[in-house]
Amino acid sequence: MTDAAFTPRVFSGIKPSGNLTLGNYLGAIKRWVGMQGPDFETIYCVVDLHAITVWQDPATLADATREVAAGMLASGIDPETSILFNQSQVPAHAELAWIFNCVARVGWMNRMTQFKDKAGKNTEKVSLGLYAYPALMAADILAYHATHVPVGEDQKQHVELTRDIAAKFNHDFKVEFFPLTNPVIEGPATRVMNLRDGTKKMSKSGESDMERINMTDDADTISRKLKKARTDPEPLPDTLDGLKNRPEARNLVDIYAGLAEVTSDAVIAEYAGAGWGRFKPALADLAVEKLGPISSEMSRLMADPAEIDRVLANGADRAEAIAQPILKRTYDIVGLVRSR
Ligand code: AQP
Repeated sequence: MTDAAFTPRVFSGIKPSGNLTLGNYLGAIKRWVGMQGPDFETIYCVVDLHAITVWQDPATLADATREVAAGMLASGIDPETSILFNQSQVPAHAELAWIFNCVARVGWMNRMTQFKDKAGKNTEKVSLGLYAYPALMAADILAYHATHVPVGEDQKQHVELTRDIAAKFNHDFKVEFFPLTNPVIEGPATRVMNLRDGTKKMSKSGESDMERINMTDDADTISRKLKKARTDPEPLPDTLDGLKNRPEARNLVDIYAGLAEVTSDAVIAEYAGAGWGRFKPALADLAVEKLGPISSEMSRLMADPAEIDRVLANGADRAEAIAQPILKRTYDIVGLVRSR
């Protein structure tokens, strides 16, 4: 491998820490599907080692891992075109993460807003893994020399940290070995918000099920949640600027745009002056139309867990074939003796 010769390669992942949400779909999976093709090698991962940074019941974790894989397959990730696997089956992630723990600075980690959000006032009691999470994420990406990482807005800071780690490694060891990876944050729904509070992001692990749409929700549940979503009394304005201090209204417009694959401006142009009595049912119908087939396909796939495991095993073999030489070269650069 020649240093500094980087194949255009996409890496991204999802934690199996609960049900997949509409946020995961619009902010990540849907865009991953669109990146498959001749421009990139695409590698998609169920990041189970990230999930255990907070407590996971073992049986639930195994089910959630297969469910996330099923969600990706049902949405259009093609396991022939893309490499699809779960992180713990490729030990290079954890091994490279240790090297990066020794490259990243404590001060950098202290600035990570996701850690602050997740730890809250409890920083003494959370796991060391939650704190070190961004170094593992850097390893996930750089074990493949990935050049592009499509993520939601919430992960931007972690991809920037990945660039800092790559740059410091290259600088410290006087190599141009790791690429400076680009975050790809595009589209109208890169930050899907909670349906009950438009200032918080929609999360798998949020307290109430009513605040999120799960990719496994049936048509009635999707409709009910969207019709009950918090809004304000005003009708939709005729420009996006008119939604400036209306986070819940803006969120529903962005969700509509993401599902319809149009811009938020186009949604406003179509619904200017509409009240919620018209907009919410239209949004609910659209969401059911787009998510219904995915949810049915997920159920079909989940009925055959052995087949999902076969896909993950095959993906892990292919992932390992890329990551192992990169890990070995990293060890050589660092000066770790490999005598077998
Ligand atoms: N609300 C969201 N809007 C847009 N994108 C989102 N993503 C997650 N939530 C939203 C994107 O989905 C990918 C996988 O994220 P993840 O599940 O690995 O981690 P997360 O961002 O911490 O997701 P959650 O749902 O908030 O998980 P919990 O509650 O378990 O911590 C990423 O690309 C992310 O940007």
